[in-house]
Amino acid sequence: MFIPALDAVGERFERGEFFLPQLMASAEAVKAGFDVVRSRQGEAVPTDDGTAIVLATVQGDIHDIGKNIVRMLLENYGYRVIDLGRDVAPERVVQAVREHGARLVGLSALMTTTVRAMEQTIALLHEQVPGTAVFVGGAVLTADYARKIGADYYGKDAAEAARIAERFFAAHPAI
Ligand code: B12
Repeated sequence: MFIPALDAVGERFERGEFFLPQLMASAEAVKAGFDVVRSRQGEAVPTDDGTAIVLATVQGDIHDIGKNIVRMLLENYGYRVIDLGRDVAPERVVQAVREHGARLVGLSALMTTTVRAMEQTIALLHEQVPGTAVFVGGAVLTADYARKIGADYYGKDAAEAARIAERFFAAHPAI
C-alpha cells in the first residue's frame, strides 16, 4: 500500500511534477505509517544463537525506508538485527561485524551514485573479515549488478531478504 504510493511520487519527481518538499512529505507520511504498523506488531523476540545480522544503508545514501522494512521482517523471523542506520561508512560496518561476531551483512543503496560505496563496503568486508557473507538490495540493483560488485546474495524485496537469511544460516550453522 505504501510502496506503490512512493513509486508514484518517485515517477512524478522524475517527470519534474513533484519537487523535494513533496518527496520529503511522502517519506514522512510513509514513516509515520510504518511506525503504526510496528507499534501494532509487538516486540519480536530475537534469538541469540549466532544469527546476528548487521544491516546498513551505505555511505552517502540517506534512503532508509526499504532497509527499515527489511529489518522489520528479519526481526519478525527472530534474527538479531544490528541496524547501523543510513549513510554508514565501510569502516563502521566492518567494526560492527567484529563487535557482534556477525556472519551476515545486509546493505541497501537507492542511488546509482551510492552503489560505488556499496562495492567498497563489500570489498573491505571480504578483505578484513573473510567469511562474512553480504546480501544487498535497493531499487537500483539487479542480481547481475550485485554479482558484479562482489555481493554474495541479492534480494529484490524484504521477503527475499528473509529467505536469504534462512538459507544462509541453514547452510552455515553456528559452531
Ligand atoms: C522517499 C524518497 C526519498 C526520501 C528518503 C527518506 C528516507 N528516510 O528514506 C528523501 C526525500 C529524503 C529523498 C532524498 C533524495 N532522493 Co530520493 N527517493 C525517494 C523515493 C520516492 C522512494 C524510495 C523508497 O523509500 N521506496 C520504497 C522502499 C520500500 O523501496 P526500496 O528502498 O527499493 O526497498 C525495497 C527493495 O529495494 C528491497 N531492499 C531495499 N534495501 C534492501 C537491502 C537488502 C539487504 C535487501 C535484501 C533488500 C533491500 O526491499 C525493500 C522492501 O521491499 C525514490 C523513488 C522510488 N520510487 O524509488 C526516490 C529516489 C531514490 N531519490 C532520488 C534522489 C535523486 C534523491 C536526492 C538526491 C534528491 C535531491 N536532489 O536531494 C536525495 C538523496 C539524498 C541522499 N544523499 O541520499 C532518486 C535516485 C536516482 C538514482 N537512480 O540515483 C529516486 C529514484 C527518485 C527519482 N526517480 O529520481 N528521497
